[in-house]
Amino acid sequence: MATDASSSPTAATGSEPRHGLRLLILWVVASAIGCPLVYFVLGPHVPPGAMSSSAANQQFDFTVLATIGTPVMLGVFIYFGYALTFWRAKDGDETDGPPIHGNTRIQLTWIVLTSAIVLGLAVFGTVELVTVQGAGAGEGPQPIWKPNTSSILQVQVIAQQWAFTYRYPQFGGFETTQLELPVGQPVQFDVTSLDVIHSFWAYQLGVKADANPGVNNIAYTTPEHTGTFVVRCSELCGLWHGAMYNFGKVVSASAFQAWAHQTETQLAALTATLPPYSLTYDPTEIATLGPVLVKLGLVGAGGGYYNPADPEQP
Ligand SMILES: [Cu+2]
Repeated sequence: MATDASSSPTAATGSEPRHGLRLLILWVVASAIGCPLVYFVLGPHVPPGAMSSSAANQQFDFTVLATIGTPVMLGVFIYFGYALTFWRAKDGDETDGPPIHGNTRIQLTWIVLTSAIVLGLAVFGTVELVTVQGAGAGEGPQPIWKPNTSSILQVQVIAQQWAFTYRYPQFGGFETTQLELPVGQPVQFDVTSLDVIHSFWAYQLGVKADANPGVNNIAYTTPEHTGTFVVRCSELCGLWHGAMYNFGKVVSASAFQAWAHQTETQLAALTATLPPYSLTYDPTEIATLGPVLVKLGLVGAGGGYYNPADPEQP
């Protein structure tokens, strides 16, 4: 004989209120208030924000998950509070409640509901991965999902202990510590490392891709708002891992073109000494760079680095 699971252990008198109905009404009302609040009020503040296509999509996914999770969480807390309030044992009552032997209706509801949620989320998750080109994560050297565009800005991210540098192969392959991107332009990050395993995490862009030596790891995004974003190393990579961060900028298309062409010209002498642009690099070749720099006069006898912005340097 099935017992209503919402009956209290002391519900044998017959004069008990309909706890199940009360709980249901409380839960429906709380969910009807809570879900729109989470989606519309909390949603726009959910990290990582909406600075790029991938960030906006992650924000949407998190918001959807939080909205679906809200009735589940409310159900647990409402039942918990209700039970504490109405089914509390009276002082001095040492007796046990009556045993309960299953409830077909509740068991069926539970199985159907949880199956629907899990299968629905599996479909949702797959669709979201397909539609946003890997959701801002590194997809390895051969991405399955690519942006539907032929005009894509390529930016190579080179990680090493303990700094990121960026090469722009479409602008003569110059290498700089500054990461600038044009707004509204699809970007392809080719992420690699010269030494240990790092991770390129452009937080506000919603991009996080492993930087492995000898490996090209591709991630896509399209910046949608101008502004500054933080780049952090997201993989413990040695003593100064915590200091391995810098800032990137999303600027207007014209400002980007101006910056890229100016930097290309400014760094031309240095670019000539770099290994040719390639998707991965053999770090042992870097050892030959020193003599070249000295020969070209780019490194002084004092060992200082060449800085084109410094008027004191040749
Ligand atoms: Cu690192």
